[in-house]
Amino acid sequence: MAPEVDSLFNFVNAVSAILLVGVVAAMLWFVYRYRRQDPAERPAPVKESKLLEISWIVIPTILVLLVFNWGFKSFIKQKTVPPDAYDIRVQARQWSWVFEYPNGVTSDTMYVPEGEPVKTTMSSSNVIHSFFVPAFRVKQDVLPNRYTSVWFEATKKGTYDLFCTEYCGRDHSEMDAAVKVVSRERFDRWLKESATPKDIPLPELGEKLYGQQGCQGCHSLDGSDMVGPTWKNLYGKTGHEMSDGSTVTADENYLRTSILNAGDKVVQGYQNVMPSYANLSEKEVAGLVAFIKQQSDNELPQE
Ligand code: HEC
Ligand SMILES: [Cu+2]
Repeated sequence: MAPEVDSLFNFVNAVSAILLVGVVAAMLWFVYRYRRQDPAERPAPVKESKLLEISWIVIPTILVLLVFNWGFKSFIKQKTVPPDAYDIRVQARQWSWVFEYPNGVTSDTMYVPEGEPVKTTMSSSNVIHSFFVPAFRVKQDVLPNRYTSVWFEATKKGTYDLFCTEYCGRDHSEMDAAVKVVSRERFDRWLKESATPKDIPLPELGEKLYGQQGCQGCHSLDGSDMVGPTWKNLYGKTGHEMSDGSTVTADENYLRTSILNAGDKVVQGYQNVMPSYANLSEKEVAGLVAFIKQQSDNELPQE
């Protein structure tokens, strides 16, 4: 994204510079040209100029529309996550970052493979933080009550800065981390070597909780109906009907809310009897979401 963001930024800068020079030069010229020399002299009244008026409406409109069109196209590109993107969970807290990989490894440095799209699924355990990697031109707020994400593709090996860019308390300025872009082989090796026996992949953690937390008693995995709806093909379902008549898309945020605040949205045709699981940790919720995702063949529709 960097070249694209930069070229738009440079374009806006160049246009602004040209306009600034033009306006200031005209102003200075008028000051000189129309200074009053003879106190008795009165300048002739100014007549309207259609050409002038039309041009100062049309030219700026074209410029603004051009910038809008250009910016909107890049924005859409930046918001559309490639379906094969590698998912890294990002947990922000006061005042540090934790990166969680699909095999359960956690790290305070973000390792990413070179030349592959990477998607972050981010949440905060307290206040609002913001994920910012200047070199990749990505920035996204990280919120305590839902998932947000960004994606990027790092094209050059190296170590880059990651900052929190939302003032989040005393040590906000020290809330930084490194992003290490390495080759696929090194990345795989790092991922394998960092795994400790107590790291379990998120979907496996979810599967364990499915039994331990009693979800099993109300939710099936094979499509059969129990006290609650089945988890088979739940993730990615569109037009999913709620008892208040609204419909939702069953994405990660919907699953998260369904687990943490079951009463908020009640599925059409079911009773609001699911107990509250607000005591689960972020990691446990992420595990359950990953496990529910695994039960589905659906792809999330592209927005
Ligand atoms: C006592 C039974 C019961 C238990 C235990 C239970 N649920 Fe539920 N769950 C329900 C019912 C009933 C619904 C549908 C009504 C609603 O949306 O609240 C539901 C809905 C859901 C949904 C939304 C499903 C959909 O089709 O949109 C998710 C996700 C979910 N539960 C996750 C869990 C998880 C995770 C656990 C275990 C940590 C769990 N539930 C434990 C009864 C239960
Ligand atoms: Cu912060």
